Amino acid sequence: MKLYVSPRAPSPRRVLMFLVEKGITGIDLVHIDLNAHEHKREAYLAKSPLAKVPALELDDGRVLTETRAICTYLEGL
Ligand SMILES: N[C@@H](CCC(=O)N[C@@H](CS)C(=O)NCC(=O)O)C(=O)O
Repeated sequence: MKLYVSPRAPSPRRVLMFLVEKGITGIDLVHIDLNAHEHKREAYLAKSPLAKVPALELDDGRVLTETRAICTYLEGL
């Protein structure tokens, strides 16, 4: 799984804190530079059409794009 984050933004930070609290490891972090508008580039929009971080890309290619949905999914695993 890949987690797209911008560490200084609050929503991705919530997920990063959740990972630490739960002791979850093994997720690749991909840093998206909001200042460089990386989240508005075609490659990222293909994963997250609303151009927001965080996004969790599952191994089968599906992508979760809401903080609470990501945390709930990880909790379920
Ligand atoms: N409803 C989304 C909101 C995510 C969100 O607003 N992310 C902000 C960073 S905290 C973002 O990507 N902002 C970039 C933009 O709006 O251009 C969630 O809870 O995950």
